[in-house]
Amino acid sequence: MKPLPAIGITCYPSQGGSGIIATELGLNLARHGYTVHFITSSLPIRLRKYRENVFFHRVEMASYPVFEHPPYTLSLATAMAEVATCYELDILHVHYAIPHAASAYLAKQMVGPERLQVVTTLHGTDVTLVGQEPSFFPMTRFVIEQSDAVTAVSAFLKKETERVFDISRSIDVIPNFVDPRVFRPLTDTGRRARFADENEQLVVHASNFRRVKNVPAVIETFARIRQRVPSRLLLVGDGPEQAAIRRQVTELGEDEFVTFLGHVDELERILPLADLLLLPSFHESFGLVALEAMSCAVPVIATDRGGTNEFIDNGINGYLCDPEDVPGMAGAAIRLLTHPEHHAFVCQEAHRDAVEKYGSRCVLRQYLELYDRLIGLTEGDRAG
Ligand code: GMT
Repeated sequence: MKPLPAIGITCYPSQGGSGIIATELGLNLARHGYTVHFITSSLPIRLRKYRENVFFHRVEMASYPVFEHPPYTLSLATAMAEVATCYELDILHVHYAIPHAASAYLAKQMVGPERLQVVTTLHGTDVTLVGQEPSFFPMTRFVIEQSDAVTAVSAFLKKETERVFDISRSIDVIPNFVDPRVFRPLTDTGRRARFADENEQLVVHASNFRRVKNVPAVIETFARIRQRVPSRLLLVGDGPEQAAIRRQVTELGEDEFVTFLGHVDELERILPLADLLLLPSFHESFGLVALEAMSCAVPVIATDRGGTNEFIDNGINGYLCDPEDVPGMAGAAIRLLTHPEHHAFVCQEAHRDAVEKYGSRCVLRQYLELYDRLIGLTEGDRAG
């Protein structure tokens, strides 16, 4: 029987969908007996507990007076090559192309190209925004071409990658996933009282408050909802737009009804409290937080731009809206929040689809098949 491959994973360790998916993937692989080595700049947030088969290697950054900016990409490549050699990694799986796929390319050349397979997972703005910056474009295209396998988190992102970079290589679509044992419907209703009275609806938005998340539309939509439905808004997360959003809330006279919660490590403790999640991003290659809310049986009104329509069926398990159409979003929200039977139906559909189609177990299988294909492992080898 062949041993299971040893996997290295690199991602951004901070709060953010790509880091969460990478970490959860590693933890799931370890549960299946794989040895997983995280090679990152700091400990990924969901990796704080000790887990068997999981190792963490911090990338050491050299500082030197000559460097205006320490070359992280090179330090990462060195760490990847060292870990790959020391622990005989078979696969290096990098999440978010820039700069991780470039470091992985270098590491592969250092250890010997035939000894290490590089998988690059494209998550979103590495293709749709940052990757298209003229200073990154040729490099991003090159490392996507050079990876041994490339996955994209939605068919939308796969198509965008092919279009933007004029790439014809194969790209596997492996969607985001959620652990339904972690993101569960609300059982302890007592915790909700901290944020809203019983007669009030609780609307939630969670993001990293970047421009692409279109948070001003959340505030405007909420102000319209509140004219018709007693409600509160909970804003989870932090980021560059936060100060402007605070000003907007004050200007609209909504201070009393809006809570800024800041960064929360355990989103699974907050999402189930919501009656509705708003995600009106200018685009979302997938929109992991929407899937996490659905797994908690919380209905979502999400942007219709990007890959959200691959798991949200408009009017059935959630709603899709043009992110510039605030009246449309408010209208959908008011309908949902004032029709309890329809709300319950959408909750049920959302929960079922999240668990059955995007539960970690079924999506993990797609990654395992990809790894097997890359290193020539058969189903029999793995089962044996
Ligand atoms: O590209 C980003 O914005 C970063 C990334 C992240 O780390 O949050 O988000 C992207 O990856 C997530 C995980 O695959 C997706 O669920 C998000 O939709 C995607 N963000 C965008 O497309 C804006």
